[in-house]
Amino acid sequence: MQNSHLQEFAQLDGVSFSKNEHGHITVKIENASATAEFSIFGAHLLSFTPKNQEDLFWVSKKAIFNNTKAIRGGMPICWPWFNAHPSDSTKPAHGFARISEWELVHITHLDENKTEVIFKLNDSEKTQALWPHAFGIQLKFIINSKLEARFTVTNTDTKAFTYATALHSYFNVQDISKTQVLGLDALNYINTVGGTRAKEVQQGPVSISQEVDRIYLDTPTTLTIKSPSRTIAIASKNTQTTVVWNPWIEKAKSMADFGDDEYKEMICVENCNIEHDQVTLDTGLSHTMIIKFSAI
Ligand code: TA6
Repeated sequence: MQNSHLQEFAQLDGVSFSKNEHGHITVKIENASATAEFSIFGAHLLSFTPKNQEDLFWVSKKAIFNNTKAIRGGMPICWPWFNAHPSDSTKPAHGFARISEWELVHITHLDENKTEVIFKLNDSEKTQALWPHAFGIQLKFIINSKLEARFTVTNTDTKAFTYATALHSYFNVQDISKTQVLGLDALNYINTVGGTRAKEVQQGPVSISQEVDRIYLDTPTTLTIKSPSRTIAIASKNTQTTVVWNPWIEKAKSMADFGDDEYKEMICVENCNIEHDQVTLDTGLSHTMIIKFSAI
């Protein structure tokens, strides 16, 4: 039975659950180094706040928590495709992982400063109808003064499969007009604003003064988001594509679960395996993307 042992986890120090009127369950986990909060729906990280610091992640004040709609903010898991389905527009954008009921299978305090959390999702009739493959996916978080996310995909099918994925992180910035993304200088990117796919080259740091929706190719293992009051560091492994997105004014207004002025306080920097960096897994094999987030 899904999530039958939440009561057991609720006995742990620093672990508390809450459920809203839609039956949407969130879990808050606190240790001596940080506090993190997750929705079980989508295995969705909502916040990560190191002690004496601001939350690194951003969630819209208009986000919907109804176990149906993808949550606007935090770190949605886009899998097994990115953006619209390549051939069937009736299938959910960004795949089904972020709109599935995962199982919270493990919470352990490794010590007073470090807590391990694991969510799992296996294929089902529902997922097979959307994507005809047998799989097991696992999302492990290690909550410390930094946050580590390990996303593992295992092919439990009898044939190879190929997938795209993105840890679609929404970061909390005080003022987008004074924020830059460093580490992408001189890289090729695909500009997807307005549905185009113009190939361009990044000149210097990425700054935001219009709608930005870019797929950077062959990206480095460390990126930083620099804003006046702090810098967020993103260290990654087994991912070579990065999406930078800010909807800016008009697109922000077009989204019901996004406040009209909220584009000023967020930026998405998404660690991906998309485009030529998609993953082909042979039967029985696994692939793990590892991302470490910290405020410096
Ligand atoms: O962040 C890249 C992107 O694909 C944007 O084009 C925008 O659509 C965003 O994801 C949010 O997608 P969503 O389906 O969550 O509204």
